[in-house]
Amino acid sequence: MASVIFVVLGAAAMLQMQSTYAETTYIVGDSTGWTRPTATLFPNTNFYNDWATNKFFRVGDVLVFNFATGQDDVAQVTETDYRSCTTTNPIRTYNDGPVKFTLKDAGDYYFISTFSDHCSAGQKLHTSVNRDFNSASSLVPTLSLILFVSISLLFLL
Ligand SMILES: [Cu+2]
Repeated sequence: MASVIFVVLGAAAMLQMQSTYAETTYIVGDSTGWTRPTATLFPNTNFYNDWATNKFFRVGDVLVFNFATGQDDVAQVTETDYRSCTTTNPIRTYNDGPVKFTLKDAGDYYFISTFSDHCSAGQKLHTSVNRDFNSASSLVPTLSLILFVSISLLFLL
């Protein structure tokens, strides 16, 4: 009987482990922060997407947009508005820097600055939050759970 309780408690503990993982906080643009790419003639319009390259964003991760309130802003927009730098129809605009934005769901996120020419100069970011990557990261605890239950059952029989 004691071992049955042990199995149940162990399984519960591992299910708990499976649902929690370390969230990562990303500083968008690192030390550059969230700002209009500076070169006037040939700004790097891919600066923020270059920054995002090879980063694997997961549900629960946090993006930090570093800017001074009143000097800039960050708007979450649709893909269409992201591509055209349309600032008039944001999903939501954040005016007070720094902004901490939690990636709550899998899918695509599009951010732009609504300040004058900032977006067209490259102050825009597209991030993909991958559901598959998230489930892959819980594969190890899941396998551990199966192993644990199997071994426990061996002792019960
Ligand atoms: Cu800006």
